[in-house]
Amino acid sequence: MLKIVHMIETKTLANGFRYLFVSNKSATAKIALHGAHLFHYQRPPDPPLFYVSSTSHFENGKAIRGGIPVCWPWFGKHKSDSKLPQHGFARTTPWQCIETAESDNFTSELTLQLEDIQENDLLWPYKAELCLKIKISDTLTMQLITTNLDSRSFTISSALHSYFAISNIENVLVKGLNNTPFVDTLTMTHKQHSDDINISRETDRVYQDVHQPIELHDAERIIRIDNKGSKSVVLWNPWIEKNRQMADMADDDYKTMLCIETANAFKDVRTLVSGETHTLGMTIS
Ligand code: TA6
Repeated sequence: MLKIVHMIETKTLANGFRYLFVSNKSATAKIALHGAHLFHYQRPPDPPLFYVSSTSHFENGKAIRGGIPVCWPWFGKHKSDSKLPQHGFARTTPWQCIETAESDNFTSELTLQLEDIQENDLLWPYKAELCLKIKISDTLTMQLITTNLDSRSFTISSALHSYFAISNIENVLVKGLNNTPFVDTLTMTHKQHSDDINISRETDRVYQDVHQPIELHDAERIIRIDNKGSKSVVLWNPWIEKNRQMADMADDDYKTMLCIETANAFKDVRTLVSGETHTLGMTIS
């Protein structure tokens, strides 16, 4: 008899925090219903693809430190009101899983939808639909789909804020961002470089006009990121001091994580007219 090895299960922690556990012949994954936040993906025998802080919150309403937070409908600080939450509200509000499909033993697909955006009227006064499609197989694909249901146009910035797990920051090289203009957000200056990237200090950059895949070369694996509907990529490592200031990261964690984020940020923001849809997508292989 054929043994069914694939499944999508809802699990609940003692504090009521719910997540989807996905398992198939290619990989396992965990996705929190709060924030549609994927916080685990692993393709055995490889180690987990994403860093997750051992001191992270797993609590409704709080962002998880690691995995892939969904930043929407703005990336970073709000443009005009510094009291509004950094990176928008999608990562800290409830989503629901509206569709699942398991086409074969190797592939699981899920669609999550942000619950009632209208409840966030004070934060963002537009009608919209936001869905996240996730495909778990030997590659990981995500599509963040925004549809404008309002009679007015609106402008969004967003990111799939991936925290990659790495063996040690000393071992990694990022390829694909050379000869690409970027904004160094630590100094708000515009720069460019011709070499592949080694990280040896605090780094917070938004690369603009990125059209090629990015590769993260680590000691024992190469991670490739193919983006769609995105011309901006964020590169972030807090380094020693900022890491120490972050309550939800252990002191040396900056050595074992590197954020390479698929974004619509800075001059890559998107304006959607009434009825228009935009998809921010990435495939990690
Ligand atoms: O994407 C980089 C960044 O905007 C950094 O400036 C940094 O502070 C980080 O995201 C984490 O933000 P968070 O709000 O999750 O603490």
